[in-house]
Amino acid sequence: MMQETARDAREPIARIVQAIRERQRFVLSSHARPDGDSIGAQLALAHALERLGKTVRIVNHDEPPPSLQSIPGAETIDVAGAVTGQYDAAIILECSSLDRTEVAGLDRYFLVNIDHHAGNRLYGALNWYDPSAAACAEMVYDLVAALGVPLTPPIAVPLYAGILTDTGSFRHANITRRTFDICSHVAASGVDVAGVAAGIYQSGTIGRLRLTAALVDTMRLEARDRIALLHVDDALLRDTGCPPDDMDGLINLPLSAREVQAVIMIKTLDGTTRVSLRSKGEVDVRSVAASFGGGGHRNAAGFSIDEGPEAESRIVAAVAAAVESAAGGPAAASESPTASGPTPA
Ligand SMILES: [Mn+2]
Repeated sequence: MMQETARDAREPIARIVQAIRERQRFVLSSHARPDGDSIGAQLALAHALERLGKTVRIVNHDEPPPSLQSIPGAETIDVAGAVTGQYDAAIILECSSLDRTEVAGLDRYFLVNIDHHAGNRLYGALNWYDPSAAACAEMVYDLVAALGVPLTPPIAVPLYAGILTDTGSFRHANITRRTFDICSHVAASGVDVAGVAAGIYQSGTIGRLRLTAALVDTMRLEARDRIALLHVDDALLRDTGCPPDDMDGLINLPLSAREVQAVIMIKTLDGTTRVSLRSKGEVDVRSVAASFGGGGHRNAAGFSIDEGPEAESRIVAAVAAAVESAAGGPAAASESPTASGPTPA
């Protein structure tokens, strides 16, 4: 069953299909520190291009994290800081700006930009930007169909991995009917969907499990338990034995508590500090990240800071304001004894 493609997506898809038909050699890239959607979208598109007889390489700045190495084809991804080969086009997936790849040399090629992040800078010769997509993998699904390539398991597995992870295992507000239409087609293609989930969520390291315990143990609660603050640094990773690339998703742990509306994770690793934000429902952490020079989605965003600990109170204050705003402003979030907790997500 073919699912409906958004009307305003037809034109960019048609132009990308034409550009692909006219070219032979492709390099694919995505953002540094790849997640399930970046790996899934790239592998699915790479398989589809190979089905059309094209030559394809995937070049990323970092290796797939341990939890994603079970996705078939993950071992074929090249890890490099620059691209130098002969290619007719570079297809960039899941990147709001080209520098997010942290791979040099991509701007020398005919650039195709396929992304769903708010604030995409439209840096390609061809740009297809759909912030309504729950995952970039949803967009690749439409592109694969438009290319006339059948949804075989080597394409469907990475697409499903991208959707499963970018929706927080079907929990996030970005999910639409289209998401389930695509997953229905994935299931019909013969993919062992439970097996894909087990490969991603039941194959972490023991170090990750130890880090989980440490994070919960040292968690700080702010704004009447509505904000959870987590800290990770080199010493904590060393003590727990968690690889730096096996932390994906741990930031979501505090959201399991009813009171917690937003999470701030401050990671100080190798001398640089990155701040990741997560939230429930209407709490907009993307705008908080934007005010610190970063970006992302309403419920998942991040940024880097140069400052030390003095930035922390400003970050907490900005997230607290976002929580208040989602609750209807300071008045609605009053300290009245009749107020019965957070706005339902
Ligand atoms: Mn994504």
